[in-house]
Amino acid sequence: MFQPSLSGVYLLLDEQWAPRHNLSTVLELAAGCGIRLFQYRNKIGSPRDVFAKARELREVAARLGALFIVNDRCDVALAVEADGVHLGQDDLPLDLARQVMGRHKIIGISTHRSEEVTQATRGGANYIGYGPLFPTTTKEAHEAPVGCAGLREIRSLTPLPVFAIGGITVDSLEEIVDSGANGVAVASAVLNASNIEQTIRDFVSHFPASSSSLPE
Ligand code: TZP
Ligand code: MG
Repeated sequence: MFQPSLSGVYLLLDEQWAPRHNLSTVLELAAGCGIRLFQYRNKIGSPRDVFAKARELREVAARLGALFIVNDRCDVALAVEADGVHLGQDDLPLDLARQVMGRHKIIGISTHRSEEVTQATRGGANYIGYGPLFPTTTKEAHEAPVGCAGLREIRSLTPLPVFAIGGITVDSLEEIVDSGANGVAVASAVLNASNIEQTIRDFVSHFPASSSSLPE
């Protein structure tokens, strides 16, 4: 199966920040600083609205040679010709999502516990999101934070790239990487930052060789 190299900083472009930031501009800035992996997350729009916004971001990402993943919705991901989809435990089951998306698209799965990590691995996911690592306000009603101890526990359960997610800041990166994460998925630390560009550069500098790598 197609398995691109997935690591480094994974920037979540969440629609809840759209009133404050033009997400296309943030994507462009972040790509210029070395981020190669983006997800569009929209929990509030109608399907048509999500599609229109995803298509715009998709075009920017494609122009800049970055990977672009759509949260939640296989239909939107296919409609905008995204590189893949990111699914939670309440979204389409992985086997059905694979049928819908085809062999060559990236499917990422959010996990919180060991069994979910094992299931996603056996089911043919391309990467895993694991968390929330720390408390976060970005995701409503999230489960209890798992911390770096949780990350160390699940690391041995999967050969897949693992992105730690939830409440991640630059200060926590060293421990997260030492605990086995291949990358970090981040929203608020970047989108709430007073200096977005500097914050992105600080994140990227922790993942020197790859930043977020593209397939060869
Ligand atoms: N799942 C857990 S946290 C999160 C998701 C989708 C969003 C990102 O969190 P943060 O804390 O804004 O980086
Ligand atoms: Mg979801």
